[in-house]
Order: sequence, then structure tokens, then C-alpha cells
Amino acid sequence: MKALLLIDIQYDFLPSGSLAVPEGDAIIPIINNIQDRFDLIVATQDWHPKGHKSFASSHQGKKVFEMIDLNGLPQVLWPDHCVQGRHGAALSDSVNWNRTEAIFRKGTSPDIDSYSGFYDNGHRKATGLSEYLKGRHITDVYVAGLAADYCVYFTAKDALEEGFNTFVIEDATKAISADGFLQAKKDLQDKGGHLIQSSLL
Ligand code: VGL
Ligand code: ZN
Repeated sequence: MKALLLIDIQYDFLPSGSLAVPEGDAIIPIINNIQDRFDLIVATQDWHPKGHKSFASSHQGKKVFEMIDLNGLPQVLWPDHCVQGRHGAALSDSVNWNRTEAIFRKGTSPDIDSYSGFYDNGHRKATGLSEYLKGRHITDVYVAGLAADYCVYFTAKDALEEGFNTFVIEDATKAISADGFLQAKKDLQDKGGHLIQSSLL
């Protein structure tokens, strides 16, 4: 059984959002087109409390995109984004969500970031996504959404570790940094993951 994971397709990651991914909106028609190939569709939603420690604004004298150590983990400092209840945190209305059976929210703990849909960045707390997919007899996980080099990459990495056959749909994701995505793709392929184009689904 095949699941499509739609990662963080939220206004703050789309053009004019606070952490806009270049050409992020280009993935939306593709995602709306491929949904009928899957047995199950699940979404994730980045959902930070205001003042989240991944925000540069939460650290005096620190700038956006600076790296810090956050409770023993390396942390990129982001612009404020996906704040619970704000417009920027909402899932894009341009995506067809009719077949999305569940939405897993992440990044809700104030002191730790969570790129993956499965675990926080310290692998300390699970979201329940793995058990949910296994309970639905999913063997193959296809990952799409934003951003390719962060939440899509970390979700695919955890999907591999959880034992799923894992695919990233390359034209259904966009990266914050092209170089970052190149490294991410190499790492996923080294770990047994697959990169595919939506035309081959
Ligand atoms: C993301 C940075 C911070 C993502 C979320 O969805 O890729 N990136 N929070
Ligand atoms: Zn975030």
C-alpha cells in the first residue's frame, strides 16, 4: 500500500510567506494531479508556538540563518514562521485536501525544532505518524511538499529508518538551498531511498 505525505504546504513557505521557498507554488498543480495514484494521503503542518526557539527573534543579537547550539543540537535560526493560528501557518487553499485523512502537526514544543513528520530533531518525541502508516498497512511512502532540503529530506530519512520503501517526488518539492538539496539527495540515495519524477508514477 502506498501513501503520499504532503509536507508543510503552508502560506509561510509559499511566495510572499515569511520563509518563502523559491518557486514553492510550482509544486501545487503537480500534487493535485498525482493524488489518485495513492491509497492514503497524509499531511504535515509546521505549527510553532509564538517565541519558538528556532526563531532568530527569540535570541538577542542573533540573525536569521545564523547557526546556534540549541540544547545540544545545531539549529538554523529562521524568520518567525508558521505560528499557531496565524494565516502563514494555514495549509494552502490551492491544494486539494479532500483525500487527506490526517494532519500531523510538528514543531509544537517551544525548545526543539522538528523538521521530520515522524520525530523532533533530537528523535526524542514521536508524532505517531509511523504507527499510523503501519496501522494502515502502508509499505511505500512518497514524500512531496516543502522544503526539499529540510522537512521533506528529514521526513524521507526517518521514513527509511522506519523501514518504509521511500521515494521523494523531485518535481513535487522545492528547496530553500539547491546545494542543500543536492547533499540531501545523495544522502537519501546512500540510505536506499529513491528520487523519482511525478511523470513516472
Ligand atoms: C521547514 C524550516 C523551518 C520546512 C520548517 O518545512 O522545511 N523549514 N521550519
Ligand atoms: Zn519551522
